Amino acid sequence: SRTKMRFEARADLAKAKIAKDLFKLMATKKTNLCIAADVTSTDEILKIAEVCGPHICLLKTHVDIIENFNISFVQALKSLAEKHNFLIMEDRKFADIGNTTALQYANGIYKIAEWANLVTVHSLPGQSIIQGIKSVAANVESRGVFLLTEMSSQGNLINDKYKEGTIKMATEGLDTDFIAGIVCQSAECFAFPGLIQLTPGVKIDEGSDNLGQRYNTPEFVVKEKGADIGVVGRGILNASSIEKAASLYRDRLWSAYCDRVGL
Ligand code: 6AU
Repeated sequence: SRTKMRFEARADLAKAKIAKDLFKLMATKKTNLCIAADVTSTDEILKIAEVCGPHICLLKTHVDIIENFNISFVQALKSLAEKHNFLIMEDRKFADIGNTTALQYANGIYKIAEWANLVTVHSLPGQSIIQGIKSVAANVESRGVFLLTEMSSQGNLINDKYKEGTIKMATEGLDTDFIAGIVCQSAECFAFPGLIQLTPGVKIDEGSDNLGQRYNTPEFVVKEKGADIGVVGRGILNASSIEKAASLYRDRLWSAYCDRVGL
């Protein structure tokens, strides 16, 4: 099964160039940690990127929570991504028709298309949402999407039929060369080894928050739930030292991966 395969071998099977790049980055840098930089000022995000950059493969933003967004912030974030060798994902969770999504991706204040290597997308509107994003991606090779097939939140409305349809879109659709991976909660979600499984809801102290988020340990998400990349937000952001916490989460997620594939 895909969960027993090494990232290097899976890079060869990936259809999206960006998925190949990310698999290789993880293997070389030896990290499968994505930090969710869910803070509201550009300074805080840049500090997270500088301090945690050496430990992560991916930095995930919610750009619409930033109070003082400006274009020089984007330049600074991009240079830190180059300096520390990580990719940037904007967790926009697009969910509209192709044309509107294309406008939201390329325009407005944030111009996400210009700086985010990856974006998250709901499959709800169907295939056209991928076509919309792809149509305005300047360089398709350096861009891609993660499709959500499951959510970590309590009581979410996603059912098996929706999941199956989403996986079909990711593996048999028109734009498989633009789909880097799947955001989900279980290894059973998909079988194709060329897609990357990104799993949020990771915390060393399991449990939940008071708004429906549910957490599992790094070991559990990688070994039992098939996560290739673990997303950690508050588990790191609320620690007294974010640098030490990022390093600890990196170590635990990476050893779990090594155990899983027999490294
Ligand atoms: O570790 P946390 O709970 O502080 O942060 C989790 C991060 C947040 C969520 O927007 C995101 O992961 N997320 C997603 C993603 C990545 O798309 C999907 C999901 O089902 N649950 C979830 O928490 O930035």
